[in-house]
Amino acid sequence: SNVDLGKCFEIINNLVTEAGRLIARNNETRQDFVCKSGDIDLVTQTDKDVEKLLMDGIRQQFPEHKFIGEEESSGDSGVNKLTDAPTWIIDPVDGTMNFVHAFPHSCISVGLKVNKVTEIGIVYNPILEQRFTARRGQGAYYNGRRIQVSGQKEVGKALVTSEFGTTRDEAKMKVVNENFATMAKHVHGLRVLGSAALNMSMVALGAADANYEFGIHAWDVCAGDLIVREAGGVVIDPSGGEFDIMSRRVLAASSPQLAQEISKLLTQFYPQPRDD
Ligand code: LIP
Repeated sequence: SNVDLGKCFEIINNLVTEAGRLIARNNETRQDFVCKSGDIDLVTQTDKDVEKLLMDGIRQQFPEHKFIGEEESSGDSGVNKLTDAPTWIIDPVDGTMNFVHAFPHSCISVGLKVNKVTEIGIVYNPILEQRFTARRGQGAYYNGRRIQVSGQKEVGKALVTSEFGTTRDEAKMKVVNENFATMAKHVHGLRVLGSAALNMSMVALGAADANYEFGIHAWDVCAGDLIVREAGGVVIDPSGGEFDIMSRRVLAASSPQLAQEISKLLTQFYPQPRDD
């Protein structure tokens, strides 16, 4: 294709720096919010402002590019279909619950897909100034420094991240709690950072060894998927099969062995509706 990925990368890095200031500034105080889909799925004015800043900035440079965005998709129209066109998959604030409470683990998560292949991933926590970037085939970076997964293979030595999620649906909560109980028995340690994108970035960094979650959306994991793989890790479906970005299911790990071990331990859940 004739997409200038170098230019895309430069422009999105500058835009997330600018948008990050909105998050960092507003994280100093607790935020007003509305519940998006009932339950505990929250949205703030900053989510909307960050999404607008990013989308306006991208549109200015690349008017023909498409978008799949978290706040964009919360209307009646649902999630935009993924096509072969260059498509920016954006979560303006991943970890909105953290942001509402001024718990400093929120980030902007942006992935760019061309021909349905992820070419660019950025996860940026502007509060702690943690920037994870990746381009396909060019490695993963943390604040400009090349990073690698831990390579851990054993469940018993693995630090694992997951989330309670944004719904209190009974069937979903039952599976979530069951999996936490199983994991607690088998893994070295269990962490809940409050952001799917940051959880995955910690796997890329080698600071955590795996992350799994049922109920995520494409915008929560598009960037994280590339960043983990470019750091030498694996991203699969929690059932052990191939990762499907529209399935709302993810399992990232520092090695194929660890991914398969964790997959076998998990009670499976298939969130509805899918993202496509
Ligand atoms: C969400 C996180 C939550 C996680 C969800 C999603 P949002 O992002 O806050 O912890 O369980 O899968 O990543 O809705 O804040 O962008």
